[in-house]
Amino acid sequence: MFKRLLVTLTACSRLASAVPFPQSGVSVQASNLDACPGYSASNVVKTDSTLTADLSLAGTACNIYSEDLEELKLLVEYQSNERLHIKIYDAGLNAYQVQEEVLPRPKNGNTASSDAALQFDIVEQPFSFKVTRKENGEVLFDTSAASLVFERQYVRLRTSMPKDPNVYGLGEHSDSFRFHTDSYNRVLFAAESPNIPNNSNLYGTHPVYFDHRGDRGTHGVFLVNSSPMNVVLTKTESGDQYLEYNTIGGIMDFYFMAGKQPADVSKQYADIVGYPAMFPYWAFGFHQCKYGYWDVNMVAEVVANYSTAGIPLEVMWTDIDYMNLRQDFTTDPDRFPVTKMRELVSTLHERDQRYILILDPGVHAVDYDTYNKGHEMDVFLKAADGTDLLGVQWPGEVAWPDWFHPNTAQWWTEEMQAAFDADSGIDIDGIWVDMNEASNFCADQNCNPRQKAIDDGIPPKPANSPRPNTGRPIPGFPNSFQPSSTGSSLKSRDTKALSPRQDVWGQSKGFPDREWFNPKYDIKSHRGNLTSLTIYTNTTNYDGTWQYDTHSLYGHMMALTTQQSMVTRRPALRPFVLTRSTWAGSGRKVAHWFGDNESSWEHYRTSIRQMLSFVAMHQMPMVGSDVCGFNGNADEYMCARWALLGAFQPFYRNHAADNARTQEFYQWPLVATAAQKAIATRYKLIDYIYTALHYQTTTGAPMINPMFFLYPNDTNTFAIQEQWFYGDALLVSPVTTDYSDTVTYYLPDDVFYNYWTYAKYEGRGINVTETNLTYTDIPVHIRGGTIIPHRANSANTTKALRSEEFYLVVAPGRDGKAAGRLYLDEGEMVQQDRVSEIEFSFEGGTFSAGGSFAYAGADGESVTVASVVVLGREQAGATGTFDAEKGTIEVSGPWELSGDWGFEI
Ligand code: MIG
Repeated sequence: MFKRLLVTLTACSRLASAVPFPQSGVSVQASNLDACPGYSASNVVKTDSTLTADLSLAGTACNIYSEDLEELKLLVEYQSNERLHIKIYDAGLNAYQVQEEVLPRPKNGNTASSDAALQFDIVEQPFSFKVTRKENGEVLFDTSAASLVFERQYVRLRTSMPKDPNVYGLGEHSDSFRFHTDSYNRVLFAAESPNIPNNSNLYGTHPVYFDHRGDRGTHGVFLVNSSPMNVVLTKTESGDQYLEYNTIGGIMDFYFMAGKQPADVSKQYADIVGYPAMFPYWAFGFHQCKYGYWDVNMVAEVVANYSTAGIPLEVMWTDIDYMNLRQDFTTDPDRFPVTKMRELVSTLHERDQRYILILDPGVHAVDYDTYNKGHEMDVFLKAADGTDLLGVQWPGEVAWPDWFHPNTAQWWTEEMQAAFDADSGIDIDGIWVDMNEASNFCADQNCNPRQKAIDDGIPPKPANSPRPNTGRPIPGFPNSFQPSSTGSSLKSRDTKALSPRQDVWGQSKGFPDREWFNPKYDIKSHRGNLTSLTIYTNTTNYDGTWQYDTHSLYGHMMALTTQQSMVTRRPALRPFVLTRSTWAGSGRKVAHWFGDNESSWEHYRTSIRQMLSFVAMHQMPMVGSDVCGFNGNADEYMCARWALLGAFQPFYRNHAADNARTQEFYQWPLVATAAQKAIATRYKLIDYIYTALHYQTTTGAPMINPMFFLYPNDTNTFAIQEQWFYGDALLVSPVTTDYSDTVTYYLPDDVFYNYWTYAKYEGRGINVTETNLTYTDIPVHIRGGTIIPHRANSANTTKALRSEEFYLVVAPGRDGKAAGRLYLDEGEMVQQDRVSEIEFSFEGGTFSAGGSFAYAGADGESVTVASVVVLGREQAGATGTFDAEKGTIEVSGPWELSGDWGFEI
């Protein structure tokens, strides 16, 4: 190896010194990449379902951003008929490979290549490869346009793309749903992102894209690589288009998903990253939160205000305000005393309402239980000298849990069990994990956390000092609540011996001797360089991997650990965990909200496209934005529209910043009216969307559908990002212009029915304009061909809702047929022994219900259908009540959902 390096150096006169590889003083131009020699393949071995080859650097190393790797390996596996695995990795097994515990790899079914939908072709000199859809010869991926560059701290792989491709995914971002592809960069590097800026890397990273080619099919490409990267979509001067991965670590580990329909790709992606978690029924209720509810009385007051206003509130939340000095697993003894918190929670539970609290990853590094135990159990990330690595979060100086340490889960679970014990602690129903990108108030590795905390007015707590002494300043509070002390009782931290994990070679844990702080290829994170405002990249995890590569997994691992803690705490119940940072596959365990948006019309619109990518492409169905916006002040018109918008998105929570005005739905009469309507509509439809979630968790079919998922051959739908299908039957087309009463939306060439009036509408594949919409209106259409289960009435809580009878809306398609489903279970338990999976169908005037009917209901719950209404009728039938004006026939039951039934109209 050393010898090779010398050869390299002779050839590269730009380089000044030998080992370690020089990292500064070399100016690099991207065009130098043209000089990179690429690789040549040899030892190509094919079996029925695999191909392997050796790849050797095909000429003089270019060493553009670090040193080129001489020997690579190629592994191709036809894993199933629809899934092709292509892996290019270093022969020395030094480059980081994502751990199995982060992403358990899918089972390889060893399909015969002859049966596969996709075909892999290799070009040996210079090495490139191609993936083709066999059925129609469509080339999906072709890397011949540029040589493969594989360096220690830079990997480039380029594929040609069709002209003006339809590409989606690659979250998390706030950009257009379908990407601009002329000159667009998607940076993937988890980052705290106030105001969710455009063209920026946001809180989570999902290195998967969908490429939709209309009737030629849709496919997906998932790159298992968590290292910082920049994915470029560009059109060259000659009009050629390409997509290019530029990553500064890891390997090229691809899964190709054949589709061919868009929803097939979603399913195939779930086969890789896991099917999403089933959430409790109550999670679809309405949630209220705010940063700045300053004491337990105020929290109770908000709950009471909702009742008084007649707006159903299902879940109340409390932000970091509840903590003592912002320390995890504590409560503020003055403002949120445990005894009173317990009263709050038991009152909520008596009212069939729920309660959720927040946790941050940074553990205050002072003499307090949580920190002391964690330190004893060695769970924190270590600085180079073996002491706990410190940063700054809300409490002041904090230590960072190492989610890869084998003790961390136990420690975290024990803390959760104690703090949230049903008999002695706060009996929460869910937990919210924030700041886990991770966000560090320390700007970089030169920061002195102690000084930074003092400068920010968040000094560590003095030893045994009585209150008053607070953490952050609390706006609007008297002086006694403001920070006053500057003392410190920081426990002197004994140094743990450095384990050999800081220097691991040959185990795919990442090269141990890289330039950590300023790698030469700049991915262009909006937070600045890689260590800016986060955990420093030169930190090793317990397993010998490096934060440099695992940075974007920190929140994912925290969320997974927290979810497991919730399971341990209440094994019988489905956990609800909300996380800010996510990675590929987070959806199999947890929910996500889109972070700190603004109270703006722009972010009202942005929430739609973020939802579309997460539900349909990232397999994270339980998502939503802060309704009415987080930063800045909401106004009543925007908030009214947003109350309606949020009701048709999966996770529905009103949340605002501490310095934003209060924006609970009862704050304005107009918003209260809009919210009452929105929540009542949402609640009547909860069983419908719960059913859709259930099927996403079992089949991968998305519970929210982008328009092109249901009309994949209609090119007009490909870029639509302000309409969506809630489930697969309800087309939501909200007003999206600021302060407007008008919306122009697209109706495909199909039959639709106005959800509110049942009026039939023949879509013509053109835009339709609706005017005079009030602030309590939201256009919704039922897609012909569907049957939608509803509850006949809404209720104050989802518990009460379950005693309401059902009614079904039958919306025949142009062929006169309709179908729908209803999944019923108990709603909260992990293990469901009795469930119903009911199929409704309508054809030739005959309605029938069949399937399985094991769920009988409990505690006064209803499993009765009171009536069925069939839309689009021009005349009365043999049975039921004909409404000529609406064009409906309503047939009254009751029918029990305990066995097959049906009727003819
Ligand atoms: O730096 O806990 O995104 O929802 O209210 C702010 C306080 C920290 C950021 C979260 C936001 C939450 C806030 N947190």
